[in-house]
Formats: sequence, C-alpha cells, structure tokens
Amino acid sequence: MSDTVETQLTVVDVKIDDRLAWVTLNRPEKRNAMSPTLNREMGAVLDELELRDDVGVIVLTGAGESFSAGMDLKEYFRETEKQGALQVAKVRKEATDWMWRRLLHYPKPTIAMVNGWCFGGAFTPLVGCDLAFAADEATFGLSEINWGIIPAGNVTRAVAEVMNHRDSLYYIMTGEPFDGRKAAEMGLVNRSVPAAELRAHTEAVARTLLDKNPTVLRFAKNAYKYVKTMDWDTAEVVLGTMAATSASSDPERGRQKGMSQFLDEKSYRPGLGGYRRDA
Ligand code: ACO
Ligand code: V55
Repeated sequence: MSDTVETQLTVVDVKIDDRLAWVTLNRPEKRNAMSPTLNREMGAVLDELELRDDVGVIVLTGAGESFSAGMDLKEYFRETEKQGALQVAKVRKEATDWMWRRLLHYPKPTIAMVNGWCFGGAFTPLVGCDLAFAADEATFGLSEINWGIIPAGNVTRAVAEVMNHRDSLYYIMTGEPFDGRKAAEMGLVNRSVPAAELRAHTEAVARTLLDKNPTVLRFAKNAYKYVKTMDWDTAEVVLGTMAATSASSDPERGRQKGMSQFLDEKSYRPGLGGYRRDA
C-alpha cells in the first residue's frame, strides 16, 4: 500500500508510516486556520483512512508553528456569510461533522499532537480525538470572547467534556491564553512535554496502541464514549452487549489467546502487559 492517500489534498497532508497515519493541517502561512476547503478535505481523509487496513492509528497535528488558529475568520465566516444562510449551514456542518461527529466515534484510535497555537474552533477536534499531547510551549486559548463571539461549533461542549467548571468558565470568559503545561494540568491534554520531544512521545504512545488488538480497541473506546452519558443500569446492559459483540467479531480471538497464555501456558501476566498476538 502507498504511504499517501488517494484523496486529492491541498491544505491537509497525510503520511502513512508503518500503520501510523500522520494527518497534518497544512496552511502554515495562515497558522492552519480551518477554512471550508480544509474541513472538506479532513472529512475525505477520515473517510479514506477509516477503511484502509494499512492504517491503525491517526495522529492529527499542524504544519509549522501552529496546531490550528481555529476557524478561518475570512473564509469560514465572512466570505461564507456573503453566500447566504444555506451556505453557512452547509459549511458549518462540514466543519463540525469531522471535528466531533466523526472523530468521537472513529473506529481507530486518534491522537491530537498540539505542536503550537491552538485557538477557538481547534478545541473541537482536539477534544474529539481520544488522546492529546502538547508541547509545553504550545499556546492555547478560547479567544472567541476576544473578537466578540461565544465559543460555538461545539467548542463550549467540548471544553465542558474535559475541563472542570471553574477552569471552563475562567477561560471562556477571559479569553486568556495558557500553555501546554496548564493544558495538561487541567486535563485538556493527557500530557505536555518539551517541543523537541513531542513527536517521539506521541509516536511511542501511538505504537503502543498499534500493538493492541484493533477490534477490542475499537469497541473499548466507543463503549467508553457511549456509556459516559448513561445511567448505570443502561450502561451495564450496553457494555455486556458490546463485550459479547467484540469477542465474537474478533478475528484474532484475543480473549481466548489472552486467557490461555495466562492460565495454561503461564507465559505472561495480564496485569503487567499484553498477550502475544502472533502466537
Ligand atoms: N482566521 C483567518 N486568518 C488567520 C487566522 C484565523 N483564525 N489566524 C491567522 N490567520 C492569518 C492572518 O490573518 C495572517 O494572514 P496574512 O499573512 O494573509 O495577513 C496569517 O494567518 C499569519 O497570522 P499572524 O497573526 O501574522 O501570525 P502570528 O504568528 O503573528 O500570530 C496567532 C499567530 C497568535 C495564531 C494569530 O494569527 C491569531 O491570533 N490568530 C487568530 C486566533 C483566533 O483567535 N482564532 C479564532 C478562534 S475563534 C474560532 O475559531 C471560532
Ligand atoms: C466556532 C466554531 C465553529 C462555528 C462557530 O467558536 C464558532 C468557534 C467549528 O465551527 O461554526
């Protein structure tokens, strides 16, 4: 298989390296601000990568010194609004479709790698990804208030998912920028590391996920996201059903392998690491 995608791309770059797809928002001269074209291309990229069996994990990052400066104020707002309400609705849907509808339940693990600026609308795909790592030096901000809008496009909902009440309101209302360390402390990202180590750290976690059973990973992440908003009784039923479907649809028969390598062969300890998938 090729190390690139078939989709024609102008403002997104995709490189596939040994089952890891590096998806880069690629408008560095505009700090990777998200235009209607960029959103359309991201939708197409996620469509293609979803079905490629040579891709197991996706890392979303930005070219140059920015992750993403949020929505493109010129192309996404001003120029689209000149084309009327129907175009505004279409462009908004193409944005939010990939940023959270697609990403939240994407069948493969997704990791946001915040290499630099991360503002406003960029919080939606940031939270849409399963995991996130940032450079200590990255700058985040809910800058909407600074130019007179509320964080929409589900930015506010995304923030409420991962940040606490006080921190959410503080940054929504002040628009004050904060760095990668603060983002990690608040739980907006899993961890921040010096910029020079960000790529290696992100790749190491991605490769850990690539070593896991992909069927079980897909069910595990989706189960978490579904049951999060459920009451306990409903959640238990849904988890039982998903556990059964995961086991019966797993071509690798991981559950059987894992059990027999521990109980019969005594060749590993599940508390301390994974079973041998090639056995
Ligand atoms: N929308 C449109 N154009 C943008 C955006 C954006 N969000 N961000 C940067 N650009 C453009 C600039 O207009 C400039 O274009 P030009 O070269 O054609 O004049 C180019 O990108 C470079 O921007 P500078 O401001 O010169 O870059 P600098 O490195 O000095 O600053 C920073 C980077 C801090 C990211 C700054 O560009 C900025 O504040 N951008 C806006 C961030 C923001 O608030 N985004 C909106 C969040 S709200 C939402 O997403 C709904
Ligand atoms: C924002 C993002 C949007 C939108 C309106 O505040 C505002 C950010 C992702 O789309 O449609």
